[in-house]
Amino acid sequence: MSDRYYITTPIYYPNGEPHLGHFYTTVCADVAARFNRLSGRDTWMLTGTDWHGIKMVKSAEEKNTTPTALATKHDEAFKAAWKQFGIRFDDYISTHEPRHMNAVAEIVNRMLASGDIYLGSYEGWYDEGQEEFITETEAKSADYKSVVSGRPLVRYKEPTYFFRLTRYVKPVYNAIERDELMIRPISRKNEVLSKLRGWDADLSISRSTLTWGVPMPNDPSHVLYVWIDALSNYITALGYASSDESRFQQYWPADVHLIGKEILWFHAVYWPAMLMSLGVALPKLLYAHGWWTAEGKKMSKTMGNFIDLQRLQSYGEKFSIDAVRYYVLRAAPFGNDLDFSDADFLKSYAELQKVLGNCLNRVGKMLGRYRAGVIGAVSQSLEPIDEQLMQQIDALPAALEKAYAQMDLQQVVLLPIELARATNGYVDSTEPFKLAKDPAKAARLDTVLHLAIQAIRRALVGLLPVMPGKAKEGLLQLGDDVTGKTGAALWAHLPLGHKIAEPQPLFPQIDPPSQS
Ligand code: ME8
Repeated sequence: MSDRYYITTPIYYPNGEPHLGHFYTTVCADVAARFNRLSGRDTWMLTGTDWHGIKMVKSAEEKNTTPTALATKHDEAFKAAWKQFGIRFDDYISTHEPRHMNAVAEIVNRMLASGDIYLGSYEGWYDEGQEEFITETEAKSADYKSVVSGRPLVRYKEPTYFFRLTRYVKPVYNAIERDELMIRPISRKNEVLSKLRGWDADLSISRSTLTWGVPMPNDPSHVLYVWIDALSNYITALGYASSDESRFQQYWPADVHLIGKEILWFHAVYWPAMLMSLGVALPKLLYAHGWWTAEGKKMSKTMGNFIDLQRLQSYGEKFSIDAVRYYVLRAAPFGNDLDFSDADFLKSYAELQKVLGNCLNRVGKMLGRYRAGVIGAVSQSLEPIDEQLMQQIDALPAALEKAYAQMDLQQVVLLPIELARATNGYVDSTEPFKLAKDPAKAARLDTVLHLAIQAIRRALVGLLPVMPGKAKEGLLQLGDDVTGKTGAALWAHLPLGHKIAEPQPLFPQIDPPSQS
Protein backbone atom coordinates (compact mmCIF):
# COMPACT_ATOMS: atom_id res chain seq x y z
CA MET A 1 0.00 0.00 0.00
CA SER A 2 1.15 3.51 -0.75
CA ASP A 3 1.65 6.28 1.79
CA ARG A 4 -1.46 8.18 0.74
CA TYR A 5 -5.10 7.21 0.84
CA TYR A 6 -8.16 8.78 -0.74
CA ILE A 7 -11.65 7.49 0.04
CA THR A 8 -15.04 8.86 -1.02
CA THR A 9 -18.71 8.33 -0.19
CA PRO A 10 -21.51 8.92 -2.68
CA ILE A 11 -22.74 12.49 -2.61
CA TYR A 12 -26.26 12.24 -1.24
CA TYR A 13 -29.40 13.90 -2.60
CA PRO A 14 -30.27 16.66 -0.13
CA ASN A 15 -34.02 16.22 -0.75
CA GLY A 16 -34.75 14.67 2.64
CA GLU A 17 -33.25 13.98 6.01
CA PRO A 18 -30.21 11.68 6.22
CA HIS A 19 -31.01 8.15 7.41
CA LEU A 20 -29.40 4.85 8.39
CA GLY A 21 -28.31 4.05 4.81
CA HIS A 22 -26.43 7.33 4.43
CA PHE A 23 -24.99 6.94 7.91
CA TYR A 24 -23.74 3.45 7.13
CA THR A 25 -21.74 4.37 4.03
CA THR A 26 -20.34 7.48 5.65
CA VAL A 27 -19.32 5.78 8.88
CA CYS A 28 -17.69 2.94 6.93
CA ALA A 29 -15.65 5.46 4.94
CA ASP A 30 -14.78 7.29 8.16
CA VAL A 31 -13.57 4.08 9.80
CA ALA A 32 -11.36 3.20 6.82
CA ALA A 33 -10.01 6.78 6.68
CA ARG A 34 -9.27 6.74 10.41
CA PHE A 35 -7.39 3.46 10.14
CA ASN A 36 -5.25 4.82 7.33
CA ARG A 37 -4.59 8.07 9.18
CA LEU A 38 -3.59 6.09 12.28
CA SER A 39 -1.31 4.00 10.08
CA GLY A 40 0.53 7.19 9.21
CA ARG A 41 -0.80 7.60 5.67
CA ASP A 42 -1.58 10.99 4.19
CA THR A 43 -5.35 10.50 4.11
CA TRP A 44 -8.22 12.35 2.47
CA MET A 45 -11.90 11.57 2.95
CA LEU A 46 -14.54 13.25 0.81
CA THR A 47 -18.31 13.36 1.23
CA GLY A 48 -21.01 15.81 0.15
CA THR A 49 -24.35 16.37 -1.53
CA ASP A 50 -25.77 16.07 -5.04
CA TRP A 51 -27.98 19.10 -5.69
CA HIS A 52 -29.13 18.92 -9.32
CA GLY A 53 -31.46 16.86 -11.50
CA ILE A 54 -35.17 16.22 -11.87
CA LYS A 55 -35.45 14.40 -8.52
CA MET A 56 -34.48 17.55 -6.64
CA VAL A 57 -36.87 19.66 -8.76
CA LYS A 58 -39.81 17.30 -8.16
CA SER A 59 -39.06 16.97 -4.42
CA ALA A 60 -39.00 20.77 -4.14
CA GLU A 61 -42.32 21.05 -6.01
CA GLU A 62 -43.90 18.46 -3.71
CA LYS A 63 -42.74 20.42 -0.69
CA ASN A 64 -43.75 23.77 -2.17
CA THR A 65 -40.25 25.14 -2.09
CA THR A 66 -37.30 25.73 -4.42
CA PRO A 67 -34.48 23.23 -5.09
CA THR A 68 -32.00 25.69 -3.56
CA ALA A 69 -33.99 26.11 -0.34
CA LEU A 70 -34.61 22.36 -0.11
CA ALA A 71 -30.97 21.49 -0.69
CA THR A 72 -29.62 24.17 1.64
CA LYS A 73 -31.80 22.92 4.47
CA HIS A 74 -30.84 19.27 4.13
CA ASP A 75 -27.22 19.99 3.39
CA GLU A 76 -27.07 21.47 6.89
CA ALA A 77 -28.80 18.37 8.28
CA PHE A 78 -26.20 16.09 6.68
CA LYS A 79 -23.30 18.16 7.98
CA ALA A 80 -24.77 18.32 11.49
CA ALA A 81 -25.41 14.56 11.48
CA TRP A 82 -21.84 13.70 10.51
CA LYS A 83 -20.58 15.90 13.30
CA GLN A 84 -22.86 14.18 15.82
CA PHE A 85 -21.71 10.74 14.76
CA GLY A 86 -18.01 11.53 15.00
CA ILE A 87 -17.35 11.44 11.27
CA ARG A 88 -14.18 13.23 10.34
CA PHE A 89 -14.22 14.15 6.65
CA ASP A 90 -11.51 16.29 5.08
CA ASP A 91 -13.74 17.95 2.51
CA TYR A 92 -17.45 18.28 1.88
CA ILE A 93 -18.62 19.19 -1.60
CA SER A 94 -22.02 20.38 -2.75
CA THR A 95 -22.48 20.23 -6.48
CA HIS A 96 -23.99 23.72 -6.59
CA GLU A 97 -20.73 25.31 -5.43
CA PRO A 98 -18.95 27.39 -8.09
CA ARG A 99 -15.73 25.36 -7.64
CA HIS A 100 -17.65 22.29 -8.80
CA MET A 101 -19.87 23.86 -11.48
CA ASN A 102 -16.94 25.65 -13.15
CA ALA A 103 -14.79 22.53 -13.20
CA VAL A 104 -17.68 20.44 -14.57
CA ALA A 105 -18.12 22.90 -17.45
CA GLU A 106 -14.40 22.49 -18.18
CA ILE A 107 -14.74 18.69 -18.00
CA VAL A 108 -17.52 18.80 -20.62
CA ASN A 109 -15.39 21.09 -22.78
CA ARG A 110 -12.57 18.55 -22.64
CA MET A 111 -14.93 15.72 -23.55
CA LEU A 112 -16.23 17.84 -26.46
CA ALA A 113 -12.63 18.40 -27.54
CA SER A 114 -12.06 14.63 -27.52
CA GLY A 115 -14.94 14.32 -29.99
CA ASP A 116 -16.90 12.24 -27.48
CA ILE A 117 -20.09 14.36 -27.44
CA TYR A 118 -22.62 14.79 -30.27
CA LEU A 119 -26.18 16.11 -30.64
CA GLY A 120 -29.00 13.63 -31.24
CA SER A 121 -32.39 12.82 -29.79
CA TYR A 122 -33.40 10.42 -27.05
CA GLU A 123 -36.56 8.46 -26.81
CA GLY A 124 -36.95 5.96 -24.00
CA TRP A 125 -37.65 5.29 -20.36
CA TYR A 126 -36.32 7.18 -17.36
CA ASP A 127 -36.42 6.41 -13.64
CA GLU A 128 -36.73 9.87 -12.08
CA GLY A 129 -36.06 8.66 -8.54
CA GLN A 130 -32.77 7.04 -9.57
CA GLU A 131 -32.01 9.56 -12.34
CA GLU A 132 -31.41 6.59 -14.59
CA PHE A 133 -32.08 5.73 -18.24
CA ILE A 134 -33.74 2.32 -18.50
CA THR A 135 -33.58 0.10 -21.59
CA GLU A 136 -36.80 -1.20 -23.12
CA THR A 137 -35.97 -4.77 -22.01
CA GLU A 138 -35.28 -3.71 -18.42
CA ALA A 139 -38.39 -1.50 -18.37
CA LYS A 140 -40.59 -4.30 -19.64
CA SER A 141 -39.28 -6.86 -17.18
CA ALA A 142 -39.90 -4.41 -14.32
CA ASP A 143 -43.45 -3.72 -15.55
CA TYR A 144 -42.42 -0.14 -16.42
CA LYS A 145 -41.78 0.66 -12.78
CA SER A 146 -38.62 1.64 -10.91
CA VAL A 147 -36.93 -1.42 -9.43
CA VAL A 148 -35.82 0.77 -6.52
CA SER A 149 -38.83 2.95 -5.66
CA GLY A 150 -41.64 1.09 -7.46
CA ARG A 151 -42.77 4.37 -9.06
CA PRO A 152 -43.81 4.38 -12.76
CA LEU A 153 -41.03 5.02 -15.26
CA VAL A 154 -41.38 8.20 -17.33
CA ARG A 155 -41.18 8.29 -21.12
CA TYR A 156 -38.70 10.87 -22.43
CA LYS A 157 -38.54 12.13 -25.98
CA GLU A 158 -36.28 15.12 -26.54
CA PRO A 159 -33.18 16.43 -28.27
CA THR A 160 -30.08 15.60 -26.26
CA TYR A 161 -26.31 15.54 -26.41
CA PHE A 162 -24.87 12.05 -26.29
CA PHE A 163 -21.61 10.85 -24.84
CA ARG A 164 -19.92 8.20 -27.00
CA LEU A 165 -20.07 5.53 -24.33
CA THR A 166 -19.79 2.81 -26.99
CA ARG A 167 -16.24 3.98 -27.70
CA TYR A 168 -15.27 2.99 -24.15
CA VAL A 169 -17.29 -0.16 -23.56
CA LYS A 170 -14.42 -2.47 -24.50
CA PRO A 171 -11.65 -0.66 -22.57
CA VAL A 172 -13.90 -0.32 -19.52
CA TYR A 173 -14.77 -4.00 -19.75
CA ASN A 174 -11.10 -4.92 -19.90
CA ALA A 175 -10.15 -2.66 -17.00
CA ILE A 176 -12.80 -4.27 -14.81
CA GLU A 177 -12.05 -7.80 -15.90
CA ARG A 178 -8.32 -7.37 -15.19
CA ASP A 179 -8.99 -5.68 -11.85
CA GLU A 180 -7.28 -2.48 -13.00
CA LEU A 181 -10.54 -1.05 -11.72
CA MET A 182 -11.40 -3.48 -8.94
CA ILE A 183 -15.09 -4.05 -8.30
CA ARG A 184 -16.00 -5.81 -5.10
CA PRO A 185 -17.70 -7.93 -3.92
CA ILE A 186 -16.75 -10.18 -6.81
CA SER A 187 -20.41 -11.06 -7.52
CA ARG A 188 -21.02 -7.38 -8.33
CA LYS A 189 -18.03 -7.32 -10.66
CA ASN A 190 -19.54 -10.24 -12.54
CA GLU A 191 -22.94 -8.56 -12.74
CA VAL A 192 -21.40 -5.46 -14.30
CA LEU A 193 -19.34 -7.49 -16.77
CA SER A 194 -22.33 -9.49 -17.87
CA LYS A 195 -24.47 -6.37 -18.44
CA LEU A 196 -21.57 -4.70 -20.28
CA ARG A 197 -21.14 -7.61 -22.66
CA GLY A 198 -24.27 -6.76 -24.59
CA TRP A 199 -23.99 -2.97 -24.27
CA ASP A 200 -24.24 -1.01 -27.53
CA ALA A 201 -25.79 2.36 -26.65
CA ASP A 202 -24.35 5.81 -26.18
CA LEU A 203 -25.39 7.82 -23.14
CA SER A 204 -27.76 10.79 -23.19
CA ILE A 205 -26.01 13.44 -21.11
CA SER A 206 -28.14 16.56 -21.42
CA ARG A 207 -31.72 17.65 -20.76
CA SER A 208 -33.34 20.43 -22.77
CA THR A 209 -36.52 20.36 -20.68
CA LEU A 210 -34.76 21.04 -17.39
CA THR A 211 -33.05 24.20 -16.18
CA TRP A 212 -31.80 23.05 -12.73
CA GLY A 213 -28.24 21.89 -13.23
CA VAL A 214 -24.93 22.73 -14.87
CA PRO A 215 -25.60 24.40 -18.26
CA MET A 216 -23.93 22.66 -21.21
CA PRO A 217 -21.02 24.98 -21.96
CA ASN A 218 -21.53 24.62 -25.73
CA ASP A 219 -25.33 25.03 -25.57
CA PRO A 220 -26.83 26.63 -22.44
CA SER A 221 -30.36 25.65 -23.53
CA HIS A 222 -29.47 22.22 -22.13
CA VAL A 223 -28.35 21.24 -18.64
CA LEU A 224 -25.95 18.38 -18.03
CA TYR A 225 -27.31 14.96 -17.00
CA VAL A 226 -27.08 14.86 -13.21
CA TRP A 227 -24.93 11.73 -13.03
CA ILE A 228 -22.17 13.24 -15.22
CA ASP A 229 -22.28 16.28 -12.95
CA ALA A 230 -22.35 14.19 -9.74
CA LEU A 231 -19.64 11.65 -10.59
CA SER A 232 -17.26 14.49 -11.42
CA ASN A 233 -17.31 15.53 -7.76
CA TYR A 234 -14.64 12.95 -6.94
CA ILE A 235 -12.11 14.97 -8.93
CA THR A 236 -13.53 18.50 -8.88
CA ALA A 237 -13.32 18.46 -5.07
CA LEU A 238 -9.59 17.85 -5.48
CA GLY A 239 -9.30 20.85 -7.79
CA TYR A 240 -9.21 19.00 -11.12
CA ALA A 241 -9.73 21.40 -14.04
CA SER A 242 -9.20 24.40 -11.77
CA SER A 243 -6.30 26.80 -11.43
CA ASP A 244 -4.87 24.73 -8.56
CA GLU A 245 -4.63 21.01 -9.21
CA SER A 246 -2.13 20.25 -6.43
CA ARG A 247 -4.57 18.26 -4.32
CA PHE A 248 -5.66 16.31 -7.39
CA GLN A 249 -2.00 15.47 -8.08
CA GLN A 250 -1.56 14.46 -4.47
CA TYR A 251 -4.56 12.18 -3.99
CA TRP A 252 -5.85 10.91 -7.34
CA PRO A 253 -6.49 8.08 -8.21
CA ALA A 254 -8.91 7.32 -5.39
CA ASP A 255 -8.11 4.21 -3.39
CA VAL A 256 -11.78 3.50 -2.71
CA HIS A 257 -15.13 4.77 -3.94
CA LEU A 258 -17.55 3.40 -1.38
CA ILE A 259 -21.13 3.17 -2.64
CA GLY A 260 -24.41 1.31 -2.20
CA LYS A 261 -25.10 -1.50 -4.65
CA GLU A 262 -27.92 0.36 -6.44
CA ILE A 263 -25.55 2.94 -7.94
CA LEU A 264 -22.84 0.57 -9.09
CA TRP A 265 -23.57 0.79 -12.83
CA PHE A 266 -22.98 4.56 -12.92
CA HIS A 267 -19.69 4.20 -11.06
CA ALA A 268 -18.51 1.09 -12.84
CA VAL A 269 -19.30 2.16 -16.40
CA TYR A 270 -20.09 5.86 -16.91
CA TRP A 271 -17.40 7.08 -14.53
CA PRO A 272 -14.43 5.13 -15.95
CA ALA A 273 -15.59 5.95 -19.49
CA MET A 274 -15.60 9.66 -18.60
CA LEU A 275 -12.16 9.37 -17.04
CA MET A 276 -10.83 7.59 -20.12
CA SER A 277 -12.25 10.35 -22.30
CA LEU A 278 -10.44 12.89 -20.10
CA GLY A 279 -7.23 10.85 -20.03
CA VAL A 280 -7.40 10.58 -16.25
CA ALA A 281 -6.37 7.46 -14.28
CA LEU A 282 -9.11 5.12 -13.00
CA PRO A 283 -9.93 4.73 -9.31
CA LYS A 284 -8.47 1.59 -7.74
CA LEU A 285 -11.42 0.03 -5.95
CA LEU A 286 -15.15 0.39 -6.23
CA TYR A 287 -16.87 -1.26 -3.30
CA ALA A 288 -20.65 -1.68 -3.51
CA HIS A 289 -22.04 -2.52 -0.10
CA GLY A 290 -25.42 -4.05 0.68
CA TRP A 291 -28.74 -2.51 1.63
CA TRP A 292 -30.30 -2.10 5.04
CA THR A 293 -33.77 -3.26 5.87
CA ALA A 294 -35.47 -2.60 9.22
CA GLU A 295 -36.76 -5.48 11.32
CA GLY A 296 -36.88 -7.62 8.16
CA LYS A 297 -38.80 -5.12 6.02
CA LYS A 298 -37.79 -2.60 3.39
CA MET A 299 -37.47 0.83 5.04
CA SER A 300 -40.10 3.23 3.82
CA LYS A 301 -41.69 6.43 5.01
CA THR A 302 -45.21 5.11 4.41
CA MET A 303 -44.54 1.95 6.43
CA GLY A 304 -43.22 4.15 9.22
CA ASN A 305 -40.21 1.88 9.75
CA PHE A 306 -37.59 4.29 8.54
CA ILE A 307 -34.48 4.26 10.70
CA ASP A 308 -33.81 7.96 10.78
CA LEU A 309 -30.89 9.60 12.44
CA GLN A 310 -33.00 10.73 15.41
CA ARG A 311 -33.50 7.08 16.19
CA LEU A 312 -29.78 6.36 15.92
CA GLN A 313 -29.07 9.46 17.96
CA SER A 314 -31.36 8.21 20.73
CA TYR A 315 -29.39 4.94 20.81
CA GLY A 316 -26.24 7.04 20.84
CA GLU A 317 -27.39 9.04 23.85
CA LYS A 318 -28.24 5.90 25.75
CA PHE A 319 -25.51 3.48 24.70
CA SER A 320 -22.91 5.84 23.15
CA ILE A 321 -22.39 6.84 19.53
CA ASP A 322 -19.46 4.43 19.41
CA ALA A 323 -21.73 1.50 20.22
CA VAL A 324 -23.92 2.50 17.24
CA ARG A 325 -20.87 2.70 14.97
CA TYR A 326 -19.75 -0.71 16.22
CA TYR A 327 -23.17 -2.25 15.64
CA VAL A 328 -23.52 -1.17 12.00
CA LEU A 329 -20.10 -2.54 11.06
CA ARG A 330 -20.67 -5.72 13.05
CA ALA A 331 -24.11 -6.35 11.56
CA ALA A 332 -23.14 -8.41 8.48
CA PRO A 333 -20.18 -9.45 6.34
CA PHE A 334 -19.29 -6.35 4.36
CA GLY A 335 -21.04 -6.33 1.00
CA ASN A 336 -24.06 -8.34 2.21
CA ASP A 337 -27.49 -6.86 2.85
CA LEU A 338 -28.14 -5.97 6.47
CA ASP A 339 -31.09 -5.83 8.81
CA PHE A 340 -31.52 -3.36 11.65
CA SER A 341 -33.23 -4.71 14.74
CA ASP A 342 -33.37 -3.69 18.39
CA ALA A 343 -32.57 -7.24 19.40
CA ASP A 344 -29.38 -7.32 17.30
CA PHE A 345 -28.34 -3.92 18.55
CA LEU A 346 -28.68 -5.08 22.16
CA LYS A 347 -26.76 -8.24 21.35
CA SER A 348 -23.88 -6.27 19.92
CA TYR A 349 -23.89 -3.94 22.95
CA ALA A 350 -23.80 -6.96 25.23
CA GLU A 351 -20.79 -8.22 23.29
CA LEU A 352 -19.00 -4.94 23.90
CA GLN A 353 -19.84 -5.15 27.58
CA LYS A 354 -19.04 -8.79 28.15
CA VAL A 355 -16.09 -9.26 25.87
CA LEU A 356 -14.29 -5.93 25.61
CA GLY A 357 -15.40 -3.98 28.67
CA ASN A 358 -15.26 -6.95 31.00
CA CYS A 359 -11.80 -8.00 29.81
CA LEU A 360 -10.39 -4.51 30.30
CA ASN A 361 -11.98 -4.20 33.69
CA ARG A 362 -11.00 -7.52 35.16
CA VAL A 363 -7.42 -7.44 33.87
CA GLY A 364 -6.99 -3.83 35.04
CA LYS A 365 -8.46 -4.61 38.45
CA MET A 366 -6.20 -7.62 38.96
CA LEU A 367 -3.11 -5.65 38.02
CA GLY A 368 -4.25 -2.97 40.46
CA ARG A 369 -4.93 -5.40 43.26
CA TYR A 370 -1.91 -7.68 42.88
CA ARG A 371 0.75 -5.34 41.51
CA ALA A 372 -0.42 -1.80 42.41
CA GLY A 373 -1.18 -1.26 38.71
CA VAL A 374 2.43 -1.72 37.59
CA ILE A 375 3.32 -4.00 34.65
CA GLY A 376 5.87 -6.66 35.55
CA ALA A 377 8.22 -8.77 33.46
CA VAL A 378 7.41 -11.71 31.20
CA SER A 379 9.24 -14.83 32.32
CA GLN A 380 11.77 -16.59 30.05
CA SER A 381 9.91 -19.89 30.16
CA LEU A 382 6.58 -19.46 28.44
CA GLU A 383 3.77 -21.96 28.42
CA PRO A 384 2.01 -22.90 25.16
CA ILE A 385 -1.06 -20.91 26.23
CA ASP A 386 1.12 -17.79 26.57
CA GLU A 387 2.67 -18.33 23.17
CA GLN A 388 -0.74 -18.75 21.62
CA LEU A 389 -1.93 -15.43 23.02
CA MET A 390 1.31 -13.73 22.00
CA GLN A 391 0.83 -14.97 18.46
CA GLN A 392 -2.65 -13.47 18.38
CA ILE A 393 -1.33 -10.18 19.77
CA ASP A 394 1.45 -10.09 17.17
CA ALA A 395 -0.84 -10.99 14.28
CA LEU A 396 -3.41 -8.23 14.81
CA PRO A 397 -1.75 -5.26 13.03
CA ALA A 398 -1.05 -7.17 9.80
CA ALA A 399 -4.45 -8.88 9.85
CA LEU A 400 -6.15 -5.50 10.21
CA GLU A 401 -4.02 -3.96 7.47
CA LYS A 402 -5.13 -6.75 5.14
CA ALA A 403 -8.78 -6.50 6.13
CA TYR A 404 -8.80 -2.73 5.55
CA ALA A 405 -6.99 -3.07 2.22
CA GLN A 406 -9.75 -5.47 1.11
CA MET A 407 -12.46 -3.35 2.76
CA ASP A 408 -13.51 -6.31 4.82
CA LEU A 409 -15.24 -4.01 7.25
CA GLN A 410 -16.88 -6.64 9.39
CA GLN A 411 -13.51 -8.30 10.00
CA VAL A 412 -12.00 -5.02 11.17
CA VAL A 413 -14.43 -5.21 14.09
CA LEU A 414 -14.24 -8.93 14.66
CA LEU A 415 -10.44 -9.24 14.71
CA PRO A 416 -9.90 -7.02 17.78
CA ILE A 417 -12.99 -8.42 19.51
CA GLU A 418 -11.70 -11.95 18.98
CA LEU A 419 -8.43 -10.91 20.61
CA ALA A 420 -10.37 -9.59 23.61
CA ARG A 421 -12.37 -12.82 23.71
CA ALA A 422 -9.15 -14.84 23.61
CA THR A 423 -7.75 -12.71 26.42
CA ASN A 424 -10.78 -13.47 28.55
CA GLY A 425 -10.26 -17.16 27.83
CA TYR A 426 -6.59 -16.83 28.71
CA VAL A 427 -7.42 -15.26 32.08
CA ASP A 428 -10.05 -17.95 32.76
CA SER A 429 -7.47 -20.69 32.09
CA THR A 430 -4.44 -19.17 33.79
CA GLU A 431 -6.44 -18.15 36.91
CA PRO A 432 -4.35 -15.19 38.15
CA PHE A 433 -6.58 -14.98 41.26
CA LYS A 434 -5.22 -18.37 42.31
CA LEU A 435 -1.63 -17.53 41.33
CA ALA A 436 -1.86 -14.44 43.53
CA LYS A 437 -2.41 -16.60 46.58
CA ASP A 438 0.86 -18.48 46.12
CA PRO A 439 4.08 -16.43 46.61
CA ALA A 440 6.02 -19.10 44.71
CA LYS A 441 3.96 -18.24 41.60
CA ALA A 442 4.79 -14.52 41.60
CA ALA A 443 6.80 -14.66 38.37
CA ARG A 444 4.02 -16.62 36.66
CA LEU A 445 1.47 -14.03 37.79
CA ASP A 446 3.63 -11.24 36.33
CA THR A 447 3.74 -13.02 32.99
CA VAL A 448 0.00 -13.64 32.87
CA LEU A 449 -0.94 -10.10 33.82
CA HIS A 450 1.64 -8.64 31.45
CA LEU A 451 0.36 -10.59 28.47
CA ALA A 452 -3.29 -9.99 29.30
CA ILE A 453 -2.72 -6.22 29.54
CA GLN A 454 -0.80 -6.06 26.26
CA ALA A 455 -3.53 -8.12 24.57
CA ILE A 456 -6.44 -5.97 25.69
CA ARG A 457 -4.44 -2.88 24.82
CA ARG A 458 -3.94 -4.13 21.26
CA ALA A 459 -7.63 -4.94 20.94
CA LEU A 460 -8.43 -1.35 21.96
CA VAL A 461 -5.88 0.10 19.52
CA GLY A 462 -7.43 -2.06 16.81
CA LEU A 463 -10.84 -0.61 17.62
CA LEU A 464 -9.72 3.04 17.56
CA PRO A 465 -11.01 3.65 14.00
CA VAL A 466 -14.41 2.12 14.79
CA MET A 467 -14.95 3.52 18.29
CA PRO A 468 -12.62 6.52 18.54
CA GLY A 469 -14.09 7.72 21.84
CA LYS A 470 -14.51 4.44 23.72
CA ALA A 471 -11.24 2.92 22.56
CA LYS A 472 -9.37 6.04 23.62
CA GLU A 473 -11.15 6.02 26.96
CA GLY A 474 -10.18 2.37 27.47
CA LEU A 475 -6.57 3.13 26.59
CA LEU A 476 -6.55 6.02 29.06
CA GLN A 477 -7.66 3.56 31.72
CA LEU A 478 -4.49 1.70 30.86
CA GLY A 479 -2.61 4.94 31.46
CA ASP A 480 -1.92 5.21 27.75
CA ASP A 481 -2.64 8.47 25.97
CA VAL A 482 -2.41 7.69 22.27
CA THR A 483 -3.17 11.22 21.06
CA GLY A 484 -1.04 11.98 18.03
CA LYS A 485 0.53 8.50 17.86
CA THR A 486 0.57 6.62 14.55
CA GLY A 487 1.97 3.43 13.05
CA ALA A 488 4.56 1.52 15.08
CA ALA A 489 4.39 3.99 17.97
CA LEU A 490 0.69 3.29 18.29
CA TRP A 491 1.05 -0.49 18.24
CA ALA A 492 4.10 -0.53 20.56
CA HIS A 493 3.57 -2.46 23.80
CA LEU A 494 3.39 -0.78 27.18
CA PRO A 495 6.86 -0.78 28.75
CA LEU A 496 7.88 -2.66 31.88
CA GLY A 497 7.13 -0.68 34.99
CA HIS A 498 4.29 1.20 33.27
CA LYS A 499 1.50 2.05 35.69
CA ILE A 500 -2.10 1.81 34.57
CA ALA A 501 -4.91 4.07 35.78
CA GLU A 502 -8.09 3.16 37.66
CA PRO A 503 -10.35 0.75 35.72
CA GLN A 504 -13.94 1.93 35.15
CA PRO A 505 -16.78 0.15 33.32
CA LEU A 506 -16.37 1.15 29.66
CA PHE A 507 -19.87 0.02 28.65
CA PRO A 508 -22.20 0.50 31.61
CA GLN A 509 -25.30 -1.62 32.15
CA ILE A 510 -28.27 0.06 30.45
CA ASP A 511 -31.96 -0.81 30.37
CA PRO A 512 -33.15 -1.87 26.91
CA PRO A 513 -34.94 0.84 24.87
CA SER A 514 -38.71 0.99 25.27
CA GLN A 515 -40.58 -0.21 22.18
CA SER A 516 -41.96 2.79 20.32
O1 ME8 B 1 -27.78 7.89 -5.15
N1 ME8 B 1 -28.93 0.72 2.78
O2 ME8 B 1 -27.85 9.60 -3.62
P1 ME8 B 1 -28.78 9.00 -2.47
C1 ME8 B 1 -27.64 1.00 2.60
N2 ME8 B 1 -26.87 11.27 -5.37
N3 ME8 B 1 -27.20 2.14 2.05
C2 ME8 B 1 -28.11 3.04 1.65
C3 ME8 B 1 -29.50 2.81 1.80
C4 ME8 B 1 -29.91 1.57 2.40
N4 ME8 B 1 -31.18 1.24 2.61
N5 ME8 B 1 -30.15 3.87 1.32
C5 ME8 B 1 -29.20 4.75 0.89
C6 ME8 B 1 -27.53 9.02 -4.81
N6 ME8 B 1 -27.97 4.26 1.11
C7 ME8 B 1 -26.70 9.90 -5.70
C8 ME8 B 1 -25.25 9.47 -5.60
S1 ME8 B 1 -22.66 9.67 -6.23
C9 ME8 B 1 -21.77 10.42 -7.41
C10 ME8 B 1 -24.29 10.22 -6.47
C11 ME8 B 1 -26.68 4.94 0.84
O3 ME8 B 1 -29.09 10.13 -1.55
C12 ME8 B 1 -25.82 4.14 -0.14
O4 ME8 B 1 -24.49 4.59 -0.05
O5 ME8 B 1 -29.91 8.25 -3.06
C13 ME8 B 1 -26.40 4.61 -1.45
O6 ME8 B 1 -25.54 4.36 -2.55
C14 ME8 B 1 -26.55 6.09 -1.19
O7 ME8 B 1 -26.96 6.17 0.19
C15 ME8 B 1 -27.59 6.73 -2.09
O8 ME8 B 1 -27.80 8.03 -1.67
